[in-house]
Amino acid sequence: QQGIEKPKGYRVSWHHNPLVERYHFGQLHPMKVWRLTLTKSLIMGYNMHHAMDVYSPPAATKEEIAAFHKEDYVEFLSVATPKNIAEMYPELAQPTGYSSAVYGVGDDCPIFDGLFEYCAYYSGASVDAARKLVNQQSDVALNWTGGLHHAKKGEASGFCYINDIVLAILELLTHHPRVLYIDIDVHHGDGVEQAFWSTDRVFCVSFHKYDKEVFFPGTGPLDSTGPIHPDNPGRNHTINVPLNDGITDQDYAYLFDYVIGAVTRHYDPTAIVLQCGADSLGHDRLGCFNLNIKGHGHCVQFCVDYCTKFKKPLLVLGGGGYTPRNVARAWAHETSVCIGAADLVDPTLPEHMPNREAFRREGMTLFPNLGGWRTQNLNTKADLDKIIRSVTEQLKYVRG
Ligand code: VJV
Ligand code: CA
Ligand code: ZN
Repeated sequence: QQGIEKPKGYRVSWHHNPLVERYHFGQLHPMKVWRLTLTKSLIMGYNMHHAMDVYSPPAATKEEIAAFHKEDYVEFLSVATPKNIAEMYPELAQPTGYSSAVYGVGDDCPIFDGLFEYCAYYSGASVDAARKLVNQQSDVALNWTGGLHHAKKGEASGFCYINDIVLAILELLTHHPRVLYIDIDVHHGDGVEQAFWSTDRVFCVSFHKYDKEVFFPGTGPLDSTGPIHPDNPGRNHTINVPLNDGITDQDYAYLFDYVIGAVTRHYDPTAIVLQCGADSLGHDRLGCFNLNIKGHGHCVQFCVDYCTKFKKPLLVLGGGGYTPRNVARAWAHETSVCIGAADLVDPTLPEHMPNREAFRREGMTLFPNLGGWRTQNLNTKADLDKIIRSVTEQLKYVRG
C-alpha cells in the first residue's frame, strides 16, 4: 500500500558518501561493505534518486565525533593501523585470541586500513542528515551507511566503532524536545539505549532476538525499561521487545503497530529516528527471524505515515544485514516507501544496472520468499501478549 498521500513540497534526502564503499573488515568477516554498493545500484537502477535530494556529505570531524565519544578513544581510532596496533598493544596479538581489553577491538571490530575514514564517512552522513531535518531542508532523510548502534562512548562493539545514531540524535536534540528512537535490527540497540538511559528527551525502543549469554549482545530483556530510581527522568523511557527465533511478518507487524502506536500516543515525539538493520530478514547469515522484505518495510511505512500525518521529521538509517543482496532489496524497497513510490516499482529488478547478477540466487525479483521456515516461529501467542501487557502497563507512567 502507498500509505498516506505526500503533501506538496514533501522532501526526501539521501545522504551517501561513496567513499565508504572502499573499506574492508576482512575476507571472512560477515560485515560486507559491498552491501552498500548493491543498495546504491538498486536505488539508482530504479531511478529513485531522481525523487530525492542527493547529498555526498563530508566526513565527520574529530570534534563532531567528540560530541559523544571520549577523546582518547577517538584519538586511538584515528591513529591505529593493522601495522602499528601490534606494536602499540602486544597483548592484542596473543595466540589466545584477540582480547577486547583495548577499546573493544578484536575479531568483531578489527583494525583495518582506513578504519577512521570509514567511520568518519558513515557518521558524517548521519550528522548531515540530522542537520537537514533540523533546518527543515528535508522531511525524511536516509543514510543506509549508518545505523551502527553498538558503539559505546569509549569502546567499539559488534562491528560498530562510532555511534552515528547517537551523534545524529544529539543534533536533533538541539531543536527537538523529544526524539523517538526505533531499532528493528535483529540485535539489541544497546549503545543508543545506554547513551540516553537517563534522559526523558529520547525514548528508545528496540525489537530484537533475546537469549541472554547466547545471542549478542545479551542485553534488552522485557523488564529493562530505564533507570529504577524514581527521580531519574529516564525511568520508563526505554522499551525492549525480546523475541525468539523465526518471528513472522504478521507477528512482527502486530507487535510493532501496537508498541509504536502506543508509544507515539503517550510520548508524542517531535522527531523519529528509525534504525533499519536488515539482519532481521529471513535467510540472514547472522539473524534468525523470518521477515520478508515487505514485512520489514512495513515498519518504515508505519513511521513514514505517522511522520507525514503529523509533519514530523524522520531519520532513516541502515544497520546490520549479512546477506548483502537481501539487504539491498530491503533498503531499496524502503527507499521507495519513503518517496511514496512503493506501488510504482516493478518487482522485477531493472534490466540495466550494475551488479544485477548478484541477485540471481533468489530470482530477479525485489520480493523473494525469505520467510520459508528455515527456522520455525518460536514466538507463541502467550509471548506476544506478555509483551503487549508489559508495554501497556509501563506506558501508564509516560506523560499520558
Ligand atoms: O557474538 C559475538 C561475540 C563473540 C566474540 C567474537 N567472536 C568472533 C564471535 C562471538 C561473542 N559477536 C557478534 C556481534 C554481532 C554484531 C552485530 C552488529 C549489528 O548488526 O547489530 C549492527 C551493525 C557476532 N555474531 C557473529 C559474529 N560476531 C562473527 C564475527 C566474525 C566472524 C563470524 C561471526 C568476525 C570475524 C570473522 N568471522 C572472520
Ligand atoms: Ca533491534
Ligand atoms: Zn544486527
